[in-house]
Amino acid sequence: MSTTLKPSKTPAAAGVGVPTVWLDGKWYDRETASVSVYDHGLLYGDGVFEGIRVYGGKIFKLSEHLDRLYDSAKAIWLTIPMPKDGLAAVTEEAVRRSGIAEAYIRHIITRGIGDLGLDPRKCAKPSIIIIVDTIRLFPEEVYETGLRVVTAGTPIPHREALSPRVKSLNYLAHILAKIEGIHSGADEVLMLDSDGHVAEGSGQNIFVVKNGAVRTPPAYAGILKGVTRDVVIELGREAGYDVQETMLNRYDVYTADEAFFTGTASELIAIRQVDGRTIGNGTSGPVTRDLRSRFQALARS
Ligand code: PXG
Repeated sequence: MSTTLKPSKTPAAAGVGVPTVWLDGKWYDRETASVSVYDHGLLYGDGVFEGIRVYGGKIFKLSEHLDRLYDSAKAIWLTIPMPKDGLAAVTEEAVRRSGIAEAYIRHIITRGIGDLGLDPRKCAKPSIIIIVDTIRLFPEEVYETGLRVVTAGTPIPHREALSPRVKSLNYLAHILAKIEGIHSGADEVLMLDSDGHVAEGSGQNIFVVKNGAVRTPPAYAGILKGVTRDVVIELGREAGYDVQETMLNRYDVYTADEAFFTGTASELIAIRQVDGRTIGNGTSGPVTRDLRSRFQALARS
């Protein structure tokens, strides 16, 4: 995006749009929006977030994402200082103001401005941030060819330490895993839990297809319960696939007929290779293609 962005109060030209930020009741653009260096979200990663897609101007699964945001906040003793329907209304307004039809919304709730010291009682009020911008993780052709994936040595945080169900501002384990993947020349990483079970990607849930069955780890395995994951499970069952939530080992991934990732940012994307093993015939398989087209149809419905 250029640096000559108009203030977000000026509606963007149709089809183009301007990144728009709402921060504790005021509107900003990408250049003017800023937070305090004393914010505990910055100092300690003390907060939660969400990422949501907008397709053709329509917010996809807003209430599911807001439910998860409020649950994440509750799990860390953070009270979002606005009711869910109020936040939904401001979110709709932010998307409208941005004029971006194919947008990505980032909600961030921080513990707020405190002082140097962990004590959250010093933080008078949590901050609410909404960013409306765009996102693209992978080039378009990779959706056809599939991703090359390696297993990261860094496990996801133990579910009884910082639950992966909480979409918190502590993403360091996932970022370290992502860096490992970059150093290996891979497109993405597979993360395991501390027992070695297959968990998820750096920002995606994983599915494998074997002999017609579609399998993905259960939420209790200690993963983020992805909104896209839940949509794909439902779409798969509606389409007549045998969809199972079950623990997976790397063996199950290596020997799968097909594998794919799901996520708000990644959408549904094929995996063609894991740790040097070719998955299926090394390209996006028929079940992956079918589910991807069903997902796209739903997102645009
Ligand atoms: N697992 C993790 C660890 C995630 O962070 C998902 C699964 C998929 O969940 P949804 O609800 O989106 O289907 C996520 C989503 C990125 C990025 O840049 C990733 C996410 C959020 C924002 C950005 O890769 N995470």
